[in-house]
Amino acid sequence: MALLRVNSVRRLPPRYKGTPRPAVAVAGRSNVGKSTLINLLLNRKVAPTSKAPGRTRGVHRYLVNERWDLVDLPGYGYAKVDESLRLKWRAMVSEFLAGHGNLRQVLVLVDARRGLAEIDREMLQWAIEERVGAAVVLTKIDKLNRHERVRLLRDLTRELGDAIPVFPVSALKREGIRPLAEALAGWWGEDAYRRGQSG
Ligand SMILES: Nc1nc2c(ncn2[C@@H]2O[C@H](COP(=O)(O)OP(=O)(O)OP(=O)(O)O)[C@@H](O)[C@H]2O)c(=O)[nH]1
Ligand SMILES: [Mg+2]
Repeated sequence: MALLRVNSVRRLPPRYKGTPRPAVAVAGRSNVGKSTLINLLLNRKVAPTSKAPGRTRGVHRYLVNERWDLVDLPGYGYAKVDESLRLKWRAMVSEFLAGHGNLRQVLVLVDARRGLAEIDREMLQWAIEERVGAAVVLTKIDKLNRHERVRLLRDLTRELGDAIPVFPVSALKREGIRPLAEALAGWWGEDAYRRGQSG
């Protein structure tokens, strides 16, 4: 199910500096499925995943095809345990977000069973204020039945309006990945998409 034309993926060192490339960042609470989704979109196991929240603690950047960045931000939950860690988290994330000159889109991943948290709303608000695109990716929709999915999507669209698209996905069942991959290709640049490939 290769939807994106991914020829190479390189994990960049934490302090890598270079010309800012078109970047899409993935944010969300710990354990929401950020790393799993990145691996699925890139069609390789590059981002470590875990059942225990807090696996991704730094900002991890993946250089795709030597041209685009996909950024795995640390989950916002892991820092909750300790105030100094929480401040460190905020500093790390704000530094990245504000410092990246070519950030095209922030994807806020939201666990379909939990819904939007205040911190998700703050992240979306930040993206809008900074004129970076914002979208919500509802993860783990395999955990909801059809009725629950319809209701959740209706409520979210009502709250977020048209400016923030919502992508319901299941990495487990590989549902909803294609529209997201198409959108990702658009944010990076059209030739990221592998035309005519089914998924
Ligand atoms: N049922 C279901 N489980 C999923 C799905 N996507 C991810 N998971 C599970 O959710 C857990 C967390 O996934 P990760 O991808 O490590 O989550 P993360 O957001 O990167 O977590 P941190 O790095 O800790 O912030 C793992 O046990 C995954 O297998 C999905 O679509 N459906
Ligand atoms: Mg992770």
